[in-house]
Amino acid sequence: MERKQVFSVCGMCSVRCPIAVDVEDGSVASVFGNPHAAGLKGALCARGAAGPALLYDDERPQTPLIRTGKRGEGKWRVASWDEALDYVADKLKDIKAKHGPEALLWSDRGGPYMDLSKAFVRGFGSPNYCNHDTSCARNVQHASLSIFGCGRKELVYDLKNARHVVLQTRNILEGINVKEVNDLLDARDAGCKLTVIDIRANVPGAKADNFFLIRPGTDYAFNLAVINVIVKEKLYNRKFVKEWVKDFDILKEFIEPYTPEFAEKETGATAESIREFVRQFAKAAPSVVWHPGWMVARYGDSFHVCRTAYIINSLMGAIGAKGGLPLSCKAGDVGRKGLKQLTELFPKPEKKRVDGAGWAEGRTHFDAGPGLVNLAYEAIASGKPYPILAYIAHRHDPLMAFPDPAAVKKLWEKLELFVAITFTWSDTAWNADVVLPMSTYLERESIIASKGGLKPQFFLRQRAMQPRFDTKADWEIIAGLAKRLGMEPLAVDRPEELWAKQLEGTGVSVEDFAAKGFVELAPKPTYKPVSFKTASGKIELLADKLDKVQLPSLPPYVSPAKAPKDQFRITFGRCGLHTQGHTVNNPLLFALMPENVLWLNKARAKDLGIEHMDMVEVSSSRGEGGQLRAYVTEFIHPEAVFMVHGFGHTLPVESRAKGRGVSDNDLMPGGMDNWDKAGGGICMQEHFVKVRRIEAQPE
Ligand SMILES: Nc1nc2c(c(=O)[nH]1)N[C@H]1C(S)=C(S)[C@@H](COP(=O)(O)OP(=O)(O)OC[C@H]3O[C@@H](n4cnc5c(=O)[nH]c(N)nc54)[C@H](O)[C@@H]3O)O[C@H]1N2
Ligand SMILES: Nc1nc2c(c(=O)[nH]1)N[C@H]1C(S)=C(S)[C@@H](COP(=O)(O)OP(=O)(O)OC[C@H]3O[C@@H](n4cnc5c(=O)[nH]c(N)nc54)[C@H](O)[C@@H]3O)O[C@H]1N2
Ligand code: SF4
Ligand SMILES: [Mo]
Repeated sequence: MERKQVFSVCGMCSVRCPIAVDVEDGSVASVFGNPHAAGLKGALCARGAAGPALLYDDERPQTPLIRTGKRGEGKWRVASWDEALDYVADKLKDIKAKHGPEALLWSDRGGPYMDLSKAFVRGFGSPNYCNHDTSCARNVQHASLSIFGCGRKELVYDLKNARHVVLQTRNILEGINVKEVNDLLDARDAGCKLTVIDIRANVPGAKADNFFLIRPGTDYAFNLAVINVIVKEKLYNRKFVKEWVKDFDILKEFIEPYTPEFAEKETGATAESIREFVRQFAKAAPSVVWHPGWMVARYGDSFHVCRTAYIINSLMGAIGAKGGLPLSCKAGDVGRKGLKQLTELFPKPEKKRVDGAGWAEGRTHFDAGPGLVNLAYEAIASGKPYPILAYIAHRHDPLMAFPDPAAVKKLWEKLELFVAITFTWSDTAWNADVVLPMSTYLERESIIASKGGLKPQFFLRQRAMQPRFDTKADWEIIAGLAKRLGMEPLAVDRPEELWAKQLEGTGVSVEDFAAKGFVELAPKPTYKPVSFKTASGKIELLADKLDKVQLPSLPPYVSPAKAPKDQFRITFGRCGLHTQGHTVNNPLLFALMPENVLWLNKARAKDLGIEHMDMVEVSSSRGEGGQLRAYVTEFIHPEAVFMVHGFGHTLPVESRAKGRGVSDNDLMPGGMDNWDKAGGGICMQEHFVKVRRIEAQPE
């Protein structure tokens, strides 16, 4: 038997852990954490280990498909790659000729490989590259930009060296990044304290020193009270605040009414427990991390919850500190040259973004990089400020990722071309005109990626085996389109041609990746001196950008609405065994967790005559919903129900996932219209649902 090991990059979620793939006679046998990657300890999460089950599953798109029936009807003809790429390229050319190149919208999940997508969109001449992030972390991103002048990823969570970590709306042990999990557990072994603020006892909550089970949607009140105690008891880092924090006096005045007693009424956490916790937390400063959150597309004030988390970190002097939130280093910070951007191979398009991000009235404060894709959908429907007629969803399933899928489909009605590039089936692919099937991450290589941090690096995804079906790598799909569209710099035949362009002038060669799969640009962690990209060069608590759009940097707290009688606020999150909606049909992961359940408070369940594991129907105010089992527990706030996101699949091509569990997105009618004008995130947890017991259907 011929054996080899290939170093590559996991693709089961957006974290992109380094992997080592064992290949036997040209077929993938198993996947492990790359032993050279410090922090990973050779481990992967369950989803990473289930990569081969994705690879060997036949229930994924195997050839290009062109729609023959109506959108979403599931009638397809099998096409060759030439035919499918010709079809897409011809339509794109036609749309470009009639409406200009800006009529193309592209969305994907961002991340370390987005340079290639962006280069393609720019090469076509369109400014309309978007990511998924208004359904995820846009509020944190904009919070970081508003205070520090830099994006959220330019601050590192130095969990390994932390002495106290606060997880607020952050389930770090199930919303997994393997290195972060290892780092936090190591820190815990070394005595780091853990505080969890959540609306239910999640896994970190069960392991925490302090656990606050608060009323859903009251985190802003909690954080204002924390700041109140920090200020009143002079627990802040005076030297750091004096040197680096602008507008501290205004903050001091603002937090005056937000006492712990006030927060007790709102959150349910006692004033005394808040005070005690803050004192304990401040003792560990500056080696503290108050996590600003990740999936925070939840409430109208989530942006301000993130901002106050960053403010607390700033008051503690944790910004830039070891064990706090040091600044991330790029190649240039450690005396090296960064990768050459493929995007720069093309001139910047003349037209402004269709979603208005960065320029339109009331939208100047939004990060124009990836924009706000839901606003681009609105432009498809309205034709304003100009028409969008072609949409390519690459590594994105908006029909599972945004509220109210029927409303999203309606927004897309005017599209003349809708293409999905994906490696699993998804509702979005099912509704597309053309499905371009991508090889799984074990059957393809990707462009070289770079990762900032304390030790910046370049890393490379290598093909571990040849594709099992008639699928292609994303660079091949893009190159195929580029050839047809006359985009010469991307019209390559081999990935090495792109890698060579990227590595130009960096002093690194492709061979350098052979030993470990990645190339470290610095021998040891670098803690950069702090500096901020704001106008004053300081941490700005009042943001000019918000001021310009008449939005307050420190708005008064508003108590969340109460649910109508006998209803609940819908809340949701991740589980350790699945990634979003795209692993439910994975044979291994499905076997471990085939459906979601509805977390329901014990006392509320009793009133409704519901017992643990009873079958219940959950329905939105408009009547959509479905049936699932009730998980009755005292460890969830009585006002909320909770479910794991990603279930409730309906496609006939996913025999396992079909009909199992309920999709939270179906419980948010009109949800596309409820987005935060300050942070940009969709407010997905501002919906109420009804729950009733039903007779279980026989299995
Ligand atoms: N109601 C509700 N909505 C949510 C959430 C929630 O909890 N509740 N979570 C939100 C969050 S945190 C996020 S990040 C978004 C996620 O939103 P999505 O973008 O939908 O995320 P995924 O399901 O990871 O991936 C989308 C599609 O891309 C395909 N795919 C995955 N990896 C690749 C790849 O490398 N290349 C290609 N071409 N395709 C790939 C998958 O098969 C899948 O079909 O959803 C958000 N929406
Ligand atoms: N296994 C796994 N890991 C993943 C992913 C995955 O799909 N699966 N996806 C990745 C992605 S894209 C993301 S964005 C991250 C998400 O990572 P997280 O944001 O950490 O994950 P979630 O589970 O969405 O939410 C975290 C917690 O918020 C709580 N919560 C809900 N409402 C409130 C509230 O009002 N207040 C407070 N304080 N807490 C509340 C939930 O109960 C949950 O415990 O995970 C990443 N890692
Ligand atoms: S966290 Fe798990 S699924 Fe995500 S990249 Fe790492 S190993 Fe893969
Ligand atoms: Mo996310």
